This record gives sequence, C-alpha cells and structure tokens, in this order.
Amino acid sequence: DLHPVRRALISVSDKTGLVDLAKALADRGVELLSTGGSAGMLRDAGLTVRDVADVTGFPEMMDGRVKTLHPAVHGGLLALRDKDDHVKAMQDHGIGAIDLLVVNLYPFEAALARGADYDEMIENIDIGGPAMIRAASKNHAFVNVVTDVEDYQPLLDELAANDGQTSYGFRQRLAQIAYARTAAYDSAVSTWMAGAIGEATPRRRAFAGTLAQTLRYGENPHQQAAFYLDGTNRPGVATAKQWQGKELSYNNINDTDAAFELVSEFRPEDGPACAIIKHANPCGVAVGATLAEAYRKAFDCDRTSAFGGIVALNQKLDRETAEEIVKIFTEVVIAPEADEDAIEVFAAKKNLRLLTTGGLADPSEDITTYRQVSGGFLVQGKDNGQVAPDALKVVTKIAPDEGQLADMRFAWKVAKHVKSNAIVYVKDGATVGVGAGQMSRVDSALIAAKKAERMAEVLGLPEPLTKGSVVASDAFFPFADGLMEAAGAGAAAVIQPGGSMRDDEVIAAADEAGLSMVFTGMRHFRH
Ligand code: 93A
Repeated sequence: DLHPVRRALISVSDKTGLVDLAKALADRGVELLSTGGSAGMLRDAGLTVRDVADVTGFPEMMDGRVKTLHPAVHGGLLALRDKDDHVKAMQDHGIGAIDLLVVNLYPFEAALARGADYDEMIENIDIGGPAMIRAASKNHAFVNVVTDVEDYQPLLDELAANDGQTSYGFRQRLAQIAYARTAAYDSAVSTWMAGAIGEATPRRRAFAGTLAQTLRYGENPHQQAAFYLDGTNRPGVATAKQWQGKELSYNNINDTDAAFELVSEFRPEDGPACAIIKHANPCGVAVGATLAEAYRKAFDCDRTSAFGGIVALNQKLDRETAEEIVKIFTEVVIAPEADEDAIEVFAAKKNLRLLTTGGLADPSEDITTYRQVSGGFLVQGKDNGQVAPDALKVVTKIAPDEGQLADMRFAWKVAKHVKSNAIVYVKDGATVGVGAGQMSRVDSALIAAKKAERMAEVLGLPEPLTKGSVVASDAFFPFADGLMEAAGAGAAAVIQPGGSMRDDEVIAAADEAGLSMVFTGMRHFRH
C-alpha cells in the first residue's frame, strides 16, 4: 500500500515553512502546482511551479473565489488510480493525478479574533480549500492531504523513509486530521453566524473547536488532554493573556473559568469583588470598599481551602491586592487588567500564574454550553438567569431589612456558581460558609455551618459568622429540615426559589423560627 508522490498541489494562506517544504519536494522530483499567492512565493524562492490556472485553463477569477474549483483539479484528486474507467476518464480529459495536497484555509478564525466586520468575515470563508481537502481525504487510498504546518516535517520523514512513497496508514491519519480541520472550520463559521444574527437556540448548531494547546495531562496524570477554542473569542480563560508562570493545567483552566465566571457576576458598578475557587467551587467570595478588602474578606471565609486556590477579581489588580495575595500560595490570579506595580509584586513569585482578560465575562449572554455523556452530548443554553430586585417575593411575616436584602442578592449570585446542592451563608457582603456538591441539602447546610465554626476558631472569633447571616439555597427546600439546619447555624434570613410541594410547611417553620424569607421564582442547579 505504498504509493509514490509525483505531483503536488500547494495552496496555502499560512505560508510558514512553505518554501522549505516545496524545496524538499522539488528535490525529490515532485512536480509542483500552485495557486496565485503560493506560486508567487515559490517562484521568488527560485522554484519551478506550474500555475493551477494553467492546469484548469481558467484564470483565477472573482477575487479568487474561483481558482481551484475545476474538474482538472478535483478529478486529479478523486480519481481511483486502480480503476480502469477512472484512469480512462483522466486520459480522455487530460487530467493529471495529484498525489499530495497541501492546503491551509483562509484565516477565518484569525479574522474573527481581530473583530473583522461581516463582509470581511464572508470573504474569509474558504470554499475551494475545504472542497479540495475533502476530496483528497476521501481518496486517501492514493492521496496525501496536509492541512497543518506541523505535518510538513512528518510528511518529509515519511517520504524519506519510503523512498518517495507514503504508506496507507500515514495517509489515513492525514485524512482524519483533515476532516477534523474542515469540521472545525465550518463549525467556526456557523458559530460566528449564530452570533452575528442573534440566533441563540442550542438546536441545529455545529460544535467543534480548534486546538489551542495540548495539555501535559488531564484531570489526572494518566489522562491525555487538550484545550480547544470555540472561536467565540469572549473574555475569559480561553483568550486571556498569561503574564508569567508555567503552563496552565487542565484543572487550572477549569477552575480559573469557574472563578472568572463567578466574579463576572459582579459588574463594575457593584464595586470591587473577589472570588477564590477550589475544585470549581468557591471557598470565598466577597465585595469590599477596595479590591484588597474584598480579597481579605473572601480569604477569611475559608483560609484552609484558599491555599493553592484560584483568585478572580472583577477589577484591575492593584499593588495592595497583589501583596495580600502573595502571602499564601495561590495557583492562578485572573483579572480584567493588572497595573504595573501588581505585575512587579507577582514577578517575584515564579509559580504564580497571572492572567488578564481585557474585560469581564457577560453573565447575561445567551450562549450554548455542552457536556458529554456516554454516547452523546447534552446541549443547553448557559444559565444566564438574573432575578430582578423587584421580583423577590417576601413570604414570611418578617421582611428582610435593606442590609439583608443586599446580602441576599449577593448570596444568590454566589449560589448560582456553587455545585448543587448549594447552601451559601453570607454576612456583610462576604460568604461566611459554603456547602457544595452534597446529595442532600441538609448536609450542605450542615457542612457550610461546620466550616464557619472552624473559621471562627482560626480567626479567634467569639462565635461563627453564620450567626445573624443570610442563607441562600440554589433550589427549594423540599422539607423544613434544611431550613432548620440553617436557622440552627444562626441564619436570620433566607433566599431560595420556592416552589416545593411543602412550601407552606417551610414558610411556617421560617415564621416559627423568626426568620425572614424571600422566593426568587428561579432555580440555579449546577452539577
Ligand atoms: O476563494 S476560494 O474558496 N476559491 C477557490 O477556488 C480556492 N482554491 C484555493 N479559496 C480557494 N483556495 C484557498 O486559497 C486555499 O485554501 C488557500 O487558503 C488560499 C491560497 O491562495 P494563494 O495561494 O493565492 O495565497
């Protein structure tokens, strides 16, 4: 199944490594065909190249929209060399076989990244390139298709190892990579169009990404992993600038995303906010008069867990906050911006990764999210639900005061980002106990209260900060027991969706315990 490479068609937008590849092919006696820009570059390098226009008998026309879309090209790529009538068709129509296709596509993703306008995006949709790639891939029994500069050297190595031929297995791998490329390309186009026309439904959407980075390993060292970009280019971990420190790991990326999405709930007008994340759950979130104060308050929620955590900030990182952060070991800090003083403080901490995003994520945006299950994908709109202040419904005899209402809104934003069952105690704009990921809501309430008790010991406080706190529950209390657990821990006010069959029981229990309670009418499960 070795097959010789005698004739190559080269048509590339990214011309990295092109001349070296073409020279090596020419040295092997491979005939070179090429399109306008690529051919020009090869000629400038002193190589002999035949224009595709010469092969097709048509000039490149319509701004290059039609250059390789011709039977002389596609016949040369698709013909089965071992089938008589295919060979005869080639002879009858003067079609020469093409054994190697080197194509990389119009830089649609790069145009997207620089924010090109609609017309420019349209012009960057490659048609002839994907058509050739798909043709050559289908015919990998005979044809080699290279779509990635990274595969130039492996191709030359394969030719060297096989006296100018390639093996079937090699061509299969190239074809598989090529189909991944065209799938990702069209997915990027579809995703961009969905955004451009404001189409937000998760139905009829292609999803694939472009490889950003292969990761050292996955969630555990024995798992392979990679990071893909979805082409939407939104502020966050995928597009952030990393200032220092080693490469982010799989878990770092996941946690940093959780951290930044949470802190982005706090808009600039909400004042400075900080979220500290461990294992994708917040172990401290706070707002403060200054960013440093927000960090300190967040840190005091659970100093134990904050060690080795991810810190996200909703404002420009300043020196004072940076100095606070470096007091303990922190894996990653992510913020919209960082001032020079802060960058200087971090420079001394080689292992600390600093990321800046240029802006906050938009918690209200209507985008599609994916999760894999065995044999399929679950697709849904992002949980962008926001509860308007006037939508809160007081259901108890006692109404919350202004301070409690502010803490309720804060707690509700945090609870949305805690794995269910989520229970979040809040006091004075800071979480003071977070219960996450338990199978029973009572246990989440209990764990959060226990953590608050331990922090009271650490901080030398006379009583846990849950005393007189506000508590948020991401979904309704199915029974009064979870609520009573929270009341036992000292919560004085409750925010929860409501909607349980036993709401009456739960409200009666709240009244009896002297709590105020509001219903949001919206649930924030997160699994
Ligand atoms: O506009 S196209 O969709 N029409 C075509 O027929 C065609 N053939 C190749 N774009 C086409 N290409 C693309 O041109 C290739 O995929 C490659 O990205 C680019 C190379 O053009 P040049 O060699 O002129 O720089």
